[in-house]
Amino acid sequence: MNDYRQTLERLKKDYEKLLNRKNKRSKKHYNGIYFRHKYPVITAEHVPLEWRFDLNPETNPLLLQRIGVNAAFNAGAIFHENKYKLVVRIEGWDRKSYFAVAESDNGIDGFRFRERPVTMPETGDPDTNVYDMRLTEHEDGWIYGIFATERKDPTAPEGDTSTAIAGIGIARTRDLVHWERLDDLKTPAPQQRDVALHPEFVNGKYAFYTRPQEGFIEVGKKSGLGYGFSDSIEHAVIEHEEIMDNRTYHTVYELKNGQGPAPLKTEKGWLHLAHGVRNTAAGLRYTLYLFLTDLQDPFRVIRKPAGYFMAPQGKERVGDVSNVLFSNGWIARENGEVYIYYASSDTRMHVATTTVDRMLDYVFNTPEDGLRSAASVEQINRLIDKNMSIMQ
Ligand code: M1P
Repeated sequence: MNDYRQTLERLKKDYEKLLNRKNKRSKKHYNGIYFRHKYPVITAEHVPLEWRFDLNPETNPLLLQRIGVNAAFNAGAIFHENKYKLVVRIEGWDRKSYFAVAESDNGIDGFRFRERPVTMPETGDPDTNVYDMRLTEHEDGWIYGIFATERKDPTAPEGDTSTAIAGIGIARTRDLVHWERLDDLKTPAPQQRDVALHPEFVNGKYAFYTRPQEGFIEVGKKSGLGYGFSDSIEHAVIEHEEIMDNRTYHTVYELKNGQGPAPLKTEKGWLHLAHGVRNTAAGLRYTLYLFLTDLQDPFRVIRKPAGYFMAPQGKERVGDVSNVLFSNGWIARENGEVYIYYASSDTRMHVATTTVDRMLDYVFNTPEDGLRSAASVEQINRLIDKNMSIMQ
């Protein structure tokens, strides 16, 4: 019993120490575009002890963990009721993901989960797995959660236990506690992932950023970051999908790409954060990129700097699925600051801070991809010439 008490005391102390740890800007790898922060904002260890341990010494005298957490990552984000809130994808030891809301007063540290995970209602066709929620505060007054829902492929041949179908679930809430599940999104593509809802009506319709795909992992020949419209949100149907940001040979989004969070409205256009995937001898590499679309036509790309905006660095490079940065949540503050919440290697959540001005400067002044080594060298030479002219 003594052992039990001591171990529990230590667990509680370590837990509080982790949650109260102050975060600070990292001094490593300055680029002026954004500032990483030293510690992850959410990890599997942030999940409350009550969700993992049976804390009754009579039924759990050895104080064993009963339910495990594998990772806490790919969170949607929103500033709501004066708090920074993340709807985190928590993945258990059983590989099932679920959502849970963690909140903080300053958005940089002190994230604490609410009492319970989200109880997400199912549709008539129960989800096997739900993950990667994008939050949109829509002008219709609701907060929408758009997320991936995965089910076993009913046409999979007997004995094939891994073929799955990815689709898009839609739920809405006002308080992030009570969720109303709506019909899953219907689109012409056999599978979808990485869908976000645009915050405004476009010609009176709900507008979605999409990522059509032919298979569960392989996106197929006709894929990219797409968009489409639906008259209804309760029974959302996209009849026609267009690609607005294509995959391109020898870029960081050569293999596949996908919208991150819903875009941010700025004076100069809509800022989009997306992920791009390329293949390497060591497997897939996920990086984040930024681009700007037209204010009146949010699906027309007007500026796109070359390459990635953020890539896995240091400890971020290693995790459950290594060499991955993924973001589906950011928060724009009234003072122009932007908090980018990103996950590393499908394992943990981080924050990087920047401003709308810095991101606009980045999208307007970083060279676009010349798509050839010689063009990259020309860009460097132009910069050197410019610098030499002010040094003379
Ligand atoms: O493992 C990396 C990512 O893989 C998928 O991304 P995409 O939709 O681009 O294929 C998702 O499963 C995502 O959750 C995961 O982080």
